Amino acid sequence: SERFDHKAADAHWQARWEAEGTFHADDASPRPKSYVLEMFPYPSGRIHMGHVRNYTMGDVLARYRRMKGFEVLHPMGWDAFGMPAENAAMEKGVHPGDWTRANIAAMRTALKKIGFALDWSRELATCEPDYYGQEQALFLDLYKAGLVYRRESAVNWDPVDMTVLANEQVIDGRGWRSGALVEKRKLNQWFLKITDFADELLEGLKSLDQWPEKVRTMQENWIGRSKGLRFTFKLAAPEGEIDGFEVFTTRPDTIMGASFAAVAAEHPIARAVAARDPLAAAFVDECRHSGTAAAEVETAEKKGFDTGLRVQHPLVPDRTLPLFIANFVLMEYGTGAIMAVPGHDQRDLDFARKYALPVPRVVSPSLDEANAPIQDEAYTGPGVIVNSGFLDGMSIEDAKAAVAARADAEGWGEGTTVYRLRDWGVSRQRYWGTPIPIIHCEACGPVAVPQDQLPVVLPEDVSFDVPGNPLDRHPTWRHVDCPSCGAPARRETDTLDTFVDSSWYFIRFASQPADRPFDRAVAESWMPVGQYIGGVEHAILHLLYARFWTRALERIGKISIKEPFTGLFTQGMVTHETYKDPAGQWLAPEDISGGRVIATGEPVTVGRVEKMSKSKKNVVDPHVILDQHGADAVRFFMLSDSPPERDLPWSVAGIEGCARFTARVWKLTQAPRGAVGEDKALDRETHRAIAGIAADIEALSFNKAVAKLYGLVNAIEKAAPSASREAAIRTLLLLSSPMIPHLAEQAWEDRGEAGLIANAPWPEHDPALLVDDEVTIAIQVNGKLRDTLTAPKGTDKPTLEALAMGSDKVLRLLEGKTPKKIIVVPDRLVNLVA
Ligand code: ANZ
Ligand code: ZN
Repeated sequence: SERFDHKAADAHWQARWEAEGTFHADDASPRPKSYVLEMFPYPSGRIHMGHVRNYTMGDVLARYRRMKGFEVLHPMGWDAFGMPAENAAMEKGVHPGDWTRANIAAMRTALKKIGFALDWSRELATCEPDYYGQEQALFLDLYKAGLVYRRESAVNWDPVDMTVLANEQVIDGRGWRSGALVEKRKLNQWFLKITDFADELLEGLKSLDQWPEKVRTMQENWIGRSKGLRFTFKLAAPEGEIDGFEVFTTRPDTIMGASFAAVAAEHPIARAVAARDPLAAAFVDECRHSGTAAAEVETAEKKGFDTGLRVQHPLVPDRTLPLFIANFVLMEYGTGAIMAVPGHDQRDLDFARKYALPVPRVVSPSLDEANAPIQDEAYTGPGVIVNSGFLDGMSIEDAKAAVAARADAEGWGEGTTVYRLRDWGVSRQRYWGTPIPIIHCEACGPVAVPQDQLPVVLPEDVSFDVPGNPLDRHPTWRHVDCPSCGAPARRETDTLDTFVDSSWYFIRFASQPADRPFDRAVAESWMPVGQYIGGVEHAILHLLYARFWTRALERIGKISIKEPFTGLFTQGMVTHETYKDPAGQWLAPEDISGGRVIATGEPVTVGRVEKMSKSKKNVVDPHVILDQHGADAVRFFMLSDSPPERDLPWSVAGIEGCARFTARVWKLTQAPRGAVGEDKALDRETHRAIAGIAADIEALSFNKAVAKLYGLVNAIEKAAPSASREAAIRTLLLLSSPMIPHLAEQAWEDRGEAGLIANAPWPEHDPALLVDDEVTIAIQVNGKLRDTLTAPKGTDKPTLEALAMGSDKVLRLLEGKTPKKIIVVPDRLVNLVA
């Protein structure tokens, strides 16, 4: 037909793929396997453009790999636990399960309308017992292997609502509903020993050469391995029982520049001082109320409290330094105490200036500047040690070694490595999560729920009318008998951090037996994920936790894979202009026409191009666009124009351009056939496109592949009818089918091709056609250009000589004489020296 009917074709082919199980991944396939995965969505209710872009990229790769002969696993599921479902329950009175499952149903339908090549038979939702029950089994495996433990740790406590708040429920330090100032409270919580894997996780990054450099760097910094010296400061006079404390430094070379010592507010010494000094107690309390996140500490104003205590310098026994309690020292890092060297550490310098402490220089770029005073900036550059007695003149590295050796010999310190990475606190005092499968017994302590009592299923009959965790209030759920001694006991009511759910879903996609988390052999046949695609916002936590969980399973002998994702790609966002009315209110694109507000006729101010977000109303609903233009045009837009790692600005002109392009492809495929004859130039174009687009898709350079498709379409449109042209159109369909699969299927069928184009192999290119086979060769006489000739590339020297001697112009210039010498540069020139 004249026009491509996207409504009919989209539905028809989607139904056909589903009925035929086209994208079903066969565990038993003899083909080589390829696992393509996009980060699974949170079922918020609607598909947004970010999803469409993410899943289209993975889809093109998955379809391409199938055409290249791989058995492809390309699954989809739902990261279905989490806070928004509980918030909906509190705000709208719906059950989190009902809310979540309805959202999943809506989003599944929407995804299906985009025609993704997904194996829906493997769909999973983390909120269902058949998933989280297997997660509980894995959690207990880790528990039994000693990789899970319980200890006191701080939570956000809302003193008005009397409840623990999730981090996202704390807004500017206040409870999101009560508005009360949040306090830190200590609770017993569950931790996973990710710090046991700190070195492995760091070393493993080196093997991930198909990950973006920036993501590897972010992980490296998060793990934050520092080598340094741990040493003891003796107190000049003991504080009660305490006569000294340890500090950690990465710069022992600067030890002679230490002008004070400092401890964290939670440090035992701070507590001891606070116990007897109300001013100290007030300061400690103030620190407790300000944020403890490392990022906040970095930016907060430096504040301290002089304890009046003094410490002895380990290398100069008669020198003592004042001891402060300081807000910039973190209890959770190193030893929670430091030697402060203001000349060479900016935080220490800011602090020293504020409290008028000495700022000696002990590192200098050169010996001439040994006594140059430190100004506003601490000197952290290279140089030699100065003003430091026996260390003077040494390099930084030598001085580090010298101080460490001395500490070791004299017994006051030793070399050590510390990490920024903390153990992973997985306890959440929330309902909508995986119940932690532990039972607390007075007599036996924490007891693992026996395997045959798994899954520990969330009770459905819960209420959200009061704040707090409904599991704590449930009348019966928590009361159970101790599996070990039979006495009355109580269930753990904490649930697992949802990052646990997303730490192994990719294994469960690969293999999901009913009675175990996964079948090892089957999982290993698919794993690791060859290409993982998702947002850069997951560059640290999700990816680190998934890497850890995989390594933990490997360590306890459940799987022999260490790194879950061989290739990682982080795509850019979909952006859009923002709009405001004269009153400064955000406007949605559909509220505007011709630069005016449709409803009022007022002029519109166009703001910056930003990530699509509900708060700025600059969202374009994929459902509307799909309806208007069909799945293929939308998919094509997602791949066009911007490199996939960059932001993609949405534009009406852009999507309309894509719709026009698909119409052009459609028109070509509908042309009458039966032409004969060869068109060498077009053949070359076609084969270059085959090779080029394959390479681009493999490199995930989708925008380049799109550009090459445009090039091929242009060439075909210009070419006269020929057999070559018909072959080119057939090839065009195959090459574009991963991107515009519905149109490709329809045209494929209309043209009488057998089977689905989704099952057709990727065309082979003829390498001979990739080279330009004719070259232009310069003919010179005595070094001057006199003529040119064209010859097949690679023509040998004698032939080129003969061809040059056949030139009329040359013959005239030579006037019948034979040249003295002939110089031939193959494919380039022939120079005749007369
Ligand atoms: C003296 C010194 C001199 C330091 C100098 C740095 C520069 P990274 O590299 O991030 O590991 N430090 C140690 N424990 C701390 C804590 N709990 N809270 C805040 N700061 C702490 O940082 C290690 C350095 O951070 C350590 O080395 C220590 O300051 C400080 F020119 O010791 B340094
Ligand atoms: Zn017991």
